Amino acid sequence: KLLTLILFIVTFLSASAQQNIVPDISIVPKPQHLTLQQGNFILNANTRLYINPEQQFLKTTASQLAQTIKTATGQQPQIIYKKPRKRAANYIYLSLTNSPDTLGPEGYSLSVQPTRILLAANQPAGIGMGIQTIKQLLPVAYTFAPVAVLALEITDKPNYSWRGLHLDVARHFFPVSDIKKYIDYMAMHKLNTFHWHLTDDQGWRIEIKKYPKLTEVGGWRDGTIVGHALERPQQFDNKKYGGFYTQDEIRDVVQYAKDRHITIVPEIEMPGHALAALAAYPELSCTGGPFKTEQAWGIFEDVFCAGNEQTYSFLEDVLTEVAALFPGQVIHIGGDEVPKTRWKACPKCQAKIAAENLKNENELHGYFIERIAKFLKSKDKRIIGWDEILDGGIPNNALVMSWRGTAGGIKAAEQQHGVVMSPTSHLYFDYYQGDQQLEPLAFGGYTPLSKVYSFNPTPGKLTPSEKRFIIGAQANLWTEYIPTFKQVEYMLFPRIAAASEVFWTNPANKNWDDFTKRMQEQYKRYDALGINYSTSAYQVKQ
Ligand code: TNX
Repeated sequence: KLLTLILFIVTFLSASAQQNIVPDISIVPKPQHLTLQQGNFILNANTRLYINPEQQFLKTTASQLAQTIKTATGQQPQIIYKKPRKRAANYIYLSLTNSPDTLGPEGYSLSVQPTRILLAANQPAGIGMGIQTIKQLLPVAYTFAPVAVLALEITDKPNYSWRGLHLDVARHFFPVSDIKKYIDYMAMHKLNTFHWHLTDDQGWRIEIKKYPKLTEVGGWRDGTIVGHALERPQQFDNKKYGGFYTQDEIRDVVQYAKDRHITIVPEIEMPGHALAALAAYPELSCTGGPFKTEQAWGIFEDVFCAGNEQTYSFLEDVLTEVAALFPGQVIHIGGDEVPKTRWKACPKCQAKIAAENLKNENELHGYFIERIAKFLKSKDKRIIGWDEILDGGIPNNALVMSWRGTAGGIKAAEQQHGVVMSPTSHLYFDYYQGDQQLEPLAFGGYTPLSKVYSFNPTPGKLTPSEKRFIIGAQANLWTEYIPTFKQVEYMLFPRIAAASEVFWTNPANKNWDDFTKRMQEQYKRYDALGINYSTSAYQVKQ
């Protein structure tokens, strides 16, 4: 009993004597409007979390906030499904309002007052975004004392609706537990679109019930190239490598992302980057094979045969299963880097060119993409493809992902196609972020933190009406030289933070010096989460 009493006194004294104030507001991405107010809200073991009783669907999002509060105060608040009473104090209230429509689907308003914290949004996603902001107002770890949150008013909403991050799981495979972490990292940075690159020459990573060999054969390769792919002679480690996601795992990840207000855009590469599929079903090629799941990196001449009707029925079956697994509206069909060598020499392809009144293999590529797009439209889906798809003509509602610079995106916007800017020059995170001599082996290129930060997704040369077709931007992480998740983190952090501000914050509110200052707090958060971030941006030049 005495011990309990002493404990009680000690807790009481330390609680009243000491409060943890997060000294500076250092939110990333920077909110659009923030004003500091007088005083603090004291978050402690008695703070309650209320949800509007008519909005119990906010429960999952609210429980994420409850978890965060536990990290900061040691006490997880109970969620109460009530409107707080007029005279109540020491609470956080989450509610949907349809009044400030200017907030859009992902905006929120956050009011931290001495007696309460109010978070309001039009949609659950806005509450989710607001919770990410609240997290950054709290200490990174439990500090054995109540927390004083600076009083402030924020109204915030994203500049772009597609705030994407891509991960290539074909060149190297990452299990579901890593994918969930990746999704957490996206949520932290208010990103909302996960582009999951599921198939390529070196691996087919999604279970397709109708074609089991895709994963049985295409999910595995005999070895992996050692060193840079351009080095000669090429060497391989001869270690069987691979893996894939079952459909149950995919559904689990889709739900996990949805709970964090993230949509997944799956990518099934076609007609190129298809060797893993051709290793399993060589009859879908122009030559008949045989093929092996590729071990080296690069661009390969054997692609899906566009003259073969079987190719289309196979892809339609595959896409039918994919469409059923992913509730999002958009499916990425690749379309990049397609050598036309095999189609040129293939009688069936030449016959198709003649029968469809096409001029050449480029137009055959256009025919291929258009046919797949039409099929997906019948499933209520919309395609996005790499900017090469513009070369052959594309359907009206197709979206274009501009990776070979921004020119493809500009052309697509001029043609009134929705555009996601993802140029190698600024948003390729497989490129070096520091002095090549000091960095682990990477693909090539040079995309330091400051370069990422400087990107503007909307080119000035577009007219105002064309600018509206730039729906957003995306950073890509190709994993040829990224064999482990620790290395994924290294290439991603802190560039993900710079990208998040490019995607979320109005260019007028961006400022490099201010960003690097705010990043000092973010590094503490990354440390607390055990994230293997890079400090290459702070390398001292010799
Ligand atoms: C080009 S980006 C590719 C990928 C590579 C990447 C490496 C794109 C559409 N195709 O197959 O992994 O470069 O940076």
